[in-house]
This record gives sequence, C-alpha cells and structure tokens, in this order.
Amino acid sequence: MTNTPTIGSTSRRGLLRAVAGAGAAAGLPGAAAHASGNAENQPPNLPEWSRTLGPGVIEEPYGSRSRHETAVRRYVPWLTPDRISSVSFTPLAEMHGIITPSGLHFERHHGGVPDIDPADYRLMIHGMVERPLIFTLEDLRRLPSVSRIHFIECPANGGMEWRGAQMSGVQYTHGMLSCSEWTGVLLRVLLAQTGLRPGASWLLCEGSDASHLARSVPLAKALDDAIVAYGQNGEAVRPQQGYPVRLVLPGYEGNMWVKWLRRIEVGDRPWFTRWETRTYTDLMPNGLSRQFTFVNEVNSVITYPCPEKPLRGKPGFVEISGLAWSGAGRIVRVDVSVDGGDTWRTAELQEPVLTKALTRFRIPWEWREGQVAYLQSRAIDETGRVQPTIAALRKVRGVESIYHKNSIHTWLVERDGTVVNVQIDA
Ligand SMILES: Nc1nc2c(c(=O)[nH]1)N[C@H]1C(S)=C(S)[C@@H](COP(=O)(O)O)O[C@H]1N2
Ligand SMILES: [Mo]
Repeated sequence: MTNTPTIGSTSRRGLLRAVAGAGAAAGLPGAAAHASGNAENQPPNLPEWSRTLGPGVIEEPYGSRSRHETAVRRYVPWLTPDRISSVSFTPLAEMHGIITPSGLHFERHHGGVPDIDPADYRLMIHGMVERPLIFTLEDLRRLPSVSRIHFIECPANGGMEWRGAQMSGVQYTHGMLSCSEWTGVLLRVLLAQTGLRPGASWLLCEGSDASHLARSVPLAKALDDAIVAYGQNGEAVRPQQGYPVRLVLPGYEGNMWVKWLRRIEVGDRPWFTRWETRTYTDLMPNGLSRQFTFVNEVNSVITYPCPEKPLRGKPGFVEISGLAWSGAGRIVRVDVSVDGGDTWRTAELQEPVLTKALTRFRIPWEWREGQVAYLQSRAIDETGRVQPTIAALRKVRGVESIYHKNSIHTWLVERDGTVVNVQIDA
C-alpha cells in the first residue's frame, strides 16, 4: 500500500484514472471497479502479487479453491444440529454452469457418514435371481461403464414453504439439489450377470450405513437408466455421497439414491420399508397419504438475482439466470416473468441440455432505477409437464405435505435492489 510501484508512473496512473472517470460518467461497465479493494493493486499499477514469486506445486497434492472463496459453503450450522439426522445445502447462488463441485454437493445422512475401506467393500445381489453374486469394487470397475450428468434432489426441497414463504435464500429454498457427472456400471449389466427369475419385478436397495436406508425400486427403472456409481465428477465418489458406491436413479427422488450400497435383493413386490410407509409419503388434503412418488417433477428457480445476490441499487443491464430440471426428461422451455406472472418472455437455454440434468437458462433484463419487480421462472419439460403456480399446487396437494413441491418460485426485487422470498397466492 505504501510502497510505490516500480512500473507504471504516477502520471500515467493519473491519466488512466481520469479516463476511467469519464467511463463512469458514460455508464461504462467496470467504471465502478475502482470503488472497491486496494487501488494500489488496480490498473494502471502492477499488482503487489506480481512482484514476488508465488508458492510452487509441491505443497498441495490435492488442490483447493481460492482462500477468498471460503465463504461459499454448504454447511449451515443453524440447520445442521446433529449427526444422526444431518443435512447441508448447495449454495446455488454461487454456482456457475450446471455441475456442482463435489465439495459443495448437498448432503443428507440419516446415520452419519461411514468410513468404508474399499478393500472391504462388497455389493451383494440376491433374491429372485438365477445366480446370486457378490461384487468387489475391482469386479465393478472391470465391467463396461458409463459417465452421465444427472441432478439429484431431495424431495423435501422447499418443504418448509407449503404454507408460505419462510427461507431467506435460494440455498435454503432449493439447495438440496446438486448435479454431477456420475460414472459406474449400468445396473442392468449386473442383473444380466445374475439373471432374473420369472416374476421378478421389484428390487430392494439397501445402504450399509448405520441407518440401513432401504428402498424398493421398480425393476423397469433398474433395467432402464439406473447406475451403480463409483465415480463423481471425474474422481471417486465422495464419502458424503456414498463412497465407494452409490445407486444413481436419474430423475427419481434423492432418498432412493442409496449411498454406501451394500445389497440388492430382487423380489416380486415392494417391501414397504419404514422409509416408504412412515417417511417418504405425501399427505393429501383428504387425509390419505400418497405413496411411491418416485419422479421429481419439472421445476426451476432463478439464482441471479436472488436474496444472496441482490442488485444493490445499481440500475441497468442484468442477465437473469437460473436452473431448471425435470425428473421426467429434458427441459424444453423456460419462461421468465418480472411482473409476477402477468407477462412472460422465453429464456435462452444454455447448452448442453441433458435429460434429467440441471439446465441453465438466461435472459437479459433492464432494471430501472427504483423498479419493484416480481421475478418468476416457469419450466416445461419434454413430456409437456408445466411447472404449476403455488396456488394450483395447493389446490391439489393441500398444505400438509413436505415432499415434491415444484411450484413457480417468486423473488421480490425491492426499490433498492434487495431481493426477498415471497409467494403470490393466485
Ligand atoms: N444409505 C443411505 N443412503 C441415502 C441416505 C442415507 O441416509 N443413507 N439419504 C438419502 C437421502 S434422504 C437423500 S436426499 C440423498 C442425498 O444424497 P447426497 O447426500 O449425496 O446429496 O441420499 C439418500 N441416500
Ligand atoms: Mo432426502
């Protein structure tokens, strides 16, 4: 700060500052950059970090992000009280593109994270099969593999908002949502090895963590696109995501993606485990519970602007951006409204647009000084499903539910650019 830069004279600095000042008057982007940080490190000066040698490569065998990014975190202390039932949220407002970095993947553990030595790992497939088999991790890795990009969403995402807007950020309203490239063996390849006995129609998939989470999966899904995955974003699946092996059920609710997968039993009917009788059911207005809501239906949310990323009173050009997804297939269209759903414009979908994967959308907007806006996005998937309004969803589902809330979300942009979570009840 006090040392004078050796390159870039004071007079040249003065000149360029003046030009930048003119830019600010003309409303050029970047003109405001001088307002923050240490001016000594900013053009036309050579920054301090360019005048000494940085650390080399040997100190860090496994890379980490910039120390200036450590505020971007999934762990939310006030929402993660204990080990037995813990949860963390992906900070969606900070995400670029469609891939969730593995260190920011949301977590949901019912019995904590087991520490599994891959040498001890076994996957047993038994029940109504011709040849019961036990696979080691090596066995799995010898088999033909696939790498596919899919989202996983806990169906409790937004579950606190059935009666009204509560959470003050997209991390809390939608952050039990992540998207990774998963690598592994298609489950149908394993079932081809064990063979299936006549009448086989359901699978029980069980985890080896202390919760022994177990879910009944229709055989048709297992033979379609289910993956027994050992890879996540180019490396081994993370411990929190099921190391060494998890089940990937593209488009199906997150709780069925069994982590630390130990056992697959083939049968001819669902098992009605406590996870599918007591837990993951949807209480309907008539008092009955809907069971086996497998697919996460079409959904979307705007991630910029949002409560964590307000407009801070700076009027002008804004690229509205967000994420859309559907457990039923590809996203084909996303419409965006800035007036609470009175008028809509169609957003651009960013390539790649993949089936059962997060899809990023973008649309330009001019935010006028002091303009109050109600931002909404409405996604449509290739099966023709359209994201419902919260009022339409409540009409069918009531307000007693927790799971599978996929209604259109509203962010209120206030006159000063602050962004607030609200609901429009019509
Ligand atoms: N074995 C096991 N599998 C599990 C769970 C668990 O607690 N144990 N949690 C489930 C739930 S409720 C969800 S939403 C997802 C979360 O996956 P993630 O932690 O990789 O995000 O894993 C599912 N699979
Ligand atoms: Mo979940």
